[in-house]
Amino acid sequence: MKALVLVDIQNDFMPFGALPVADGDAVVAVANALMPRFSLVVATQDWHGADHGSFASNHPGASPGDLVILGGVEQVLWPDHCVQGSPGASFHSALDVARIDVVIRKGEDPGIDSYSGFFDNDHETATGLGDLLTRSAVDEIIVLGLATDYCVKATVLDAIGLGFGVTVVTDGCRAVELTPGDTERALAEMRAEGVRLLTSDRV
Ligand code: VGL
Ligand code: ZN
Repeated sequence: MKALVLVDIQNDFMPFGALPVADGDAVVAVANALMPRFSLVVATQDWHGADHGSFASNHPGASPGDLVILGGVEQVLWPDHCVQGSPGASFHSALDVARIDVVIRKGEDPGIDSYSGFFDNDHETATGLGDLLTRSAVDEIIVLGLATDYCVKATVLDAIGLGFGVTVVTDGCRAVELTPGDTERALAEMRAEGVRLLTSDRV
């Protein structure tokens, strides 16, 4: 059984958002087109408190893009984004949310970030997504969303680690690309782990 996993299709990752991803809104149409073809659609939602340790604003003197250690792992500092209950944390208004079966929120612990939809970045705490998929007899996930080089990559690599087959819908993803080449490196890393990369017309 296959499930569609939509990663962080939220306002703050759109070109008009707090942590803008170039052309991020292009993934919405791809998600809407694919959802009717899956009996299980899961969406992850980045969901931080205002005190989250990934926000540069919570580190005196720091700026977005700086590196710190958070929860024992290296952490890029970001602008405040996806604050629980804020408009920026909502899914894009054109996303067909009625077709989403389960929403998995992540990043609620202020002491550790959670790029992946499966585990916090230190891999100590699970979100429940892995158990949900296993209970639903899912053995393969089709993944798209934002951002290719952070939350999509982390979600996909954790899924591979848990033994799921993974296909990434390349035209359904866009990247932050903090450093030029990050997108290509992320795609290469995923491919090397056995991930299939397909455009949506071939899924
Ligand atoms: C993300 C940075 C911080 C993402 C989330 O969804 O890729 N990136 N929080
Ligand atoms: Zn975040």
